[in-house]
Amino acid sequence: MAEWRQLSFEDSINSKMMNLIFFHDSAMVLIVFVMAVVGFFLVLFLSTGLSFGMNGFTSRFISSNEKLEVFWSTLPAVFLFLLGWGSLHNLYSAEVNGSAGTEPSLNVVVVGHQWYWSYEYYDSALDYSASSVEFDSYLVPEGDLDGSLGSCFRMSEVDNPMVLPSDLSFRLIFSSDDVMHSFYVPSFGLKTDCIPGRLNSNIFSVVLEGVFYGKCAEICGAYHSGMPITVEVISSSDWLGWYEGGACGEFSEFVESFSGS
Ligand SMILES: [Cu+2]
Repeated sequence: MAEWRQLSFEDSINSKMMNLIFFHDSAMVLIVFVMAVVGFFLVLFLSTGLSFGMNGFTSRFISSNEKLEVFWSTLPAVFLFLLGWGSLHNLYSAEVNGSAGTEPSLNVVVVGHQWYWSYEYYDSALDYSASSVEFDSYLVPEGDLDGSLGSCFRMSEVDNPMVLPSDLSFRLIFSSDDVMHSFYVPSFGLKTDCIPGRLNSNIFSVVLEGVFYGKCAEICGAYHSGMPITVEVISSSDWLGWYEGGACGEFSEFVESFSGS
């Protein structure tokens, strides 16, 4: 999760966020390069009279210099093309995530409510009449944070966290029960709007286990800040045990039984 005075992004735990961070870093290199070059010539032209001549007239070497004009028109076009290509590539992979033709092992329906999240787990057959794991996820109020969860982050902990397996691809399907919400988990590179009457979906996988935090990112009413997201990513074998046990809400005890404490 984000740390105090953190300037950069949160650590990525999947290829999607890695690509976003790489794009951001590359764009920053380009921006700094352009700023430096343009700034250098701006100062040079203004301070030496190179463009306006010592006597106030336009320099004959700069004015109507066709080669120079072609150069300073095409170079920005190349830069813009590179930025646009990287940006569109990320947008496209956020939608399909290179998994066309592969059916994910798991479907999770994420529904935003005023002001909590609910999660419904289905197997890959997308058979919504079949039995599934379904639970609500509410904020743990500040006064109830007693450290029993192992971590205590104000306005970030929930009673029933979303539990996902690592190294398995899954599809998240987003919708809302009332007003617009947005499911935002920075480490996943994931921010998808939950819109009433509409389903948005996202296929991806995560490679690291851990606890990750997110927020609702679409202003949705008085307690918009009171519907945080906690995602626990565990190994696929542990996850199967949790899922088949239907042990939602008792996950902390489940983890303890594995860690032997
Ligand atoms: Cu919301």
